[in-house]
Amino acid sequence: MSKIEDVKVNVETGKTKLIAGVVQEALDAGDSPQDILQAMIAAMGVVGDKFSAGTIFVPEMLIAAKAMSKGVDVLKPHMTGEGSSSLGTCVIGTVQGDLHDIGKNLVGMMVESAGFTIVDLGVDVPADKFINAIKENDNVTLVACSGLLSTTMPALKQTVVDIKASGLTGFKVIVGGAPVTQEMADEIGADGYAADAGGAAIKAKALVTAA
Ligand code: B1M
Repeated sequence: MSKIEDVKVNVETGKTKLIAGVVQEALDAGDSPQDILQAMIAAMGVVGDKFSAGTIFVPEMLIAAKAMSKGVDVLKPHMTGEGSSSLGTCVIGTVQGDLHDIGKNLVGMMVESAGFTIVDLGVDVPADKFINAIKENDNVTLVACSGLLSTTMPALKQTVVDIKASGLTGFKVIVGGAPVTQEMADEIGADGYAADAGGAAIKAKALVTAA
């Protein structure tokens, strides 16, 4: 089995104690951090499919997510740049009612490497917590809202609407997550949308430098 395949299997089967070593072995074998990350994302796709098919349940999803997070921790130093933080502060969180944080964490990691300072509000973040963080932190130039559940899309919309209605200025709002589309982002009044973490970093930089 190739090292990359090994990484995928260890995430899929939630090997939280082994995954860090397996990721390191893949790196040592010359696999790129990007390829290793893609393998882990693909593994989570398989986990989601198994959940949909009813062959695994929430605890298995959770343990796979923990394994992926531990794998990402090993990759992080290999994926982030200098992080000069010259583009201001990005307030990031997963919207209210939603506990999924792996995609949000990847977006935070890539946006940080594009030159932002990250203020991570975590998961299940109500709109007023985003608004307070914009008020309380210096030079907030970007607000990034993640949502993974169809059922939390109304919360995503409300978050963007409330942030825009707060009267606060000087920042752009970017949204994303599996059920989010460009069309939806336009509809709810977000300034930007990205399909993945790499795209979010590019879009974040473009939005803030064009402002
Ligand atoms: Co849940 N879950 N989950 N889950 N979970 C999904 C999302 C699901 C698709 C699984 C399935 O049914 N096939 C499904 C949602 C269906 C839907 O709404 N259409 C689902 C469900 C139903 C649920 C529960 C309701 C299950 C239940 O309790 N019955 C429950 C809800 C809990 C809640 O949030 N209130 C639940 C719970 C959980 C766990 C807690 C067990 C766990 C999350 C743990 C954690 O995050 N720490 C979990 C997991 C692991 C998943 C799957 C398997 C994997 C998610 C993941 O991390 N993917 C997922 C199935 C799947 O994704 N195929 C599933 C990897 C990650 C890198 O991808 O987060 O999509 P993703 O991020 C991507 C892009 O979306 C994008 O960039 C990333 C890639 O670079 N992106 C952004 C994300 N945020 C962005 C923000 C941006 C820009 C891009 O700008 C700001």
